[in-house]
Amino acid sequence: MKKTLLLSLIAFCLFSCYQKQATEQTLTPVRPITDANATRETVALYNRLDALLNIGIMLGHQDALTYGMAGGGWHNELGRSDVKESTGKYPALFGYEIGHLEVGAEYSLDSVYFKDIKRCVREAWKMGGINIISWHGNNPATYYLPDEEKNYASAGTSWDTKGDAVQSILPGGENHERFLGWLDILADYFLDFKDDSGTLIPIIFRPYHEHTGSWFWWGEKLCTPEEYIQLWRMTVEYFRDVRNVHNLLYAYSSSWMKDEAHYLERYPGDEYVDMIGYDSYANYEGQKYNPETDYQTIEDYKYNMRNFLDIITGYAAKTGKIPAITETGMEGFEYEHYFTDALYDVIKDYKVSFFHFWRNSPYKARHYYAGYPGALHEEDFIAFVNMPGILMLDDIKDIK
Ligand code: BMA
Repeated sequence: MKKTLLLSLIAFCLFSCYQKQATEQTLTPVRPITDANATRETVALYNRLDALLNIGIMLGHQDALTYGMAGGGWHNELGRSDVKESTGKYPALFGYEIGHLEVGAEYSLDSVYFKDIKRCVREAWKMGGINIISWHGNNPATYYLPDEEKNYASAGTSWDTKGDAVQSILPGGENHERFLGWLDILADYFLDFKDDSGTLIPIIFRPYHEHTGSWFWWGEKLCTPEEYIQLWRMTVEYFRDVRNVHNLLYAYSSSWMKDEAHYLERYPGDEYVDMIGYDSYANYEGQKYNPETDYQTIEDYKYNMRNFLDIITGYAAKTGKIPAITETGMEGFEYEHYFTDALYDVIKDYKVSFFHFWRNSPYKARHYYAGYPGALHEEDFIAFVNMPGILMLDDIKDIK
């Protein structure tokens, strides 16, 4: 009897001790997020993003740490960043692209080894930065077709709109199991983003983007709103509930949108989305605006950006979602005041988490969106980075 009492006492003490620890480990998000079991760091990231909204707007750069244009082009030299070399400051937000991971490749469609992306994610996190990942995954319906059937330019890629890909991967579809296998590979990868102490690093994940356009296999003309929503929810549920991936915040990002109803037509629901954004680019004068392709002159760009920002910040005000400009820029920035005029003139009026410049590719002609030493109109970029409200790494690293 005494022994049983003693054992119960020990059990009780252990339980209270565990409970205490569990309480200390948990952190409450300022608003419910997609994953109720998100890691402490993921919740902290969400709360931090929310707090940062009141301070300014973060500058993000895709593949900031992996390659760039500085000095005639560089690749995989840890610590380098075009933005840093031009302005003396690192971006606050660091982007990566993981297309081709799903088919077992060692490097991405943009020729970055996945092991190096991991290294950069760790480095950015250690410096106090925030990481965001996009996924131009291959077309699950056409990727495995025999070579003779893949005799067209975009065959098998994200840009291949053939094969009813979305329908084929939803439950009951012929590629469903195979697609879950792709998600497994991504889940394993996300679960391997760890800091030096082995703690999972939280990531903003932005899948199936620009879905109001029809250039990717998940685009507007390629699936119904219900199918898109099902695809999104299936992905979140697979990561979160089946694979126990708890270090993700989910970002929904359209391209051009007509109005709020259009923006929300394929919205998977507040319980499945943490950040709301859109992608929008400025193009060269002469390329008239066309919603099909998203080509926009500077004037179109300013006009549309205001409209899009009104829509997403309006929805954010109603729901508490965190709004962001998930991709923007002007390829080659020929317009000499792109940064200080076209972009700043618009964003200064909005409370938005970040704007994310696309990549500075040393391998693709004129394919760069952020300043680098010696870039055309670099002075406009440097002036912009130093304007009120623009947050760089040093401005955010100590804000928890
Ligand atoms: C596009 C271009 C492509 C790239 C893709 C994924 O907009 O930059 O060259 O492969 O994004 O990063």
